[in-house]
Amino acid sequence: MRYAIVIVMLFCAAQAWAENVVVSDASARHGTGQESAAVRFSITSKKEARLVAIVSPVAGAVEIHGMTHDNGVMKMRAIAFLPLPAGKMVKLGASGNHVMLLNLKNPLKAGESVPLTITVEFSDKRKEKVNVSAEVKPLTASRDEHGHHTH
Ligand SMILES: [Cu+2]
Repeated sequence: MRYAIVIVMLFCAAQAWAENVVVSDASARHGTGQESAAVRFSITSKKEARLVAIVSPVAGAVEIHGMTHDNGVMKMRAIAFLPLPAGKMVKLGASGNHVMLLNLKNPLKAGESVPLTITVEFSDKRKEKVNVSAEVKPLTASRDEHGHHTH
């Protein structure tokens, strides 16, 4: 029994990690459309890698978005992967790169948590998956959204 309790406590921690990858501070909030939501989290890989895929059972599709300059205008577009330099924390959602949940099956409710499976690929093509749950934040706390989530 004692072992079972220890394991439960580990999984309740705010961080989720696999062998080489740590994900922390995952949260989600609705964009201007009811069928999409923005996800933010911090991810650190011990080895050089790239973030290649994210899936969630609550969304029909999950996209990684990057910001690009187009004639002086910042635009966002879906990117195939996001580079993760070795040992460097990459923050998604604070500015620039972010993750979008699209085609939500149901509107997200504040306080719920959204399960995400994040796939990272290392330079030797080996892959590692990290399961995290993103806490859904209320819309009123989205002061820093910049209103660029009008898809
Ligand atoms: Cu976006």
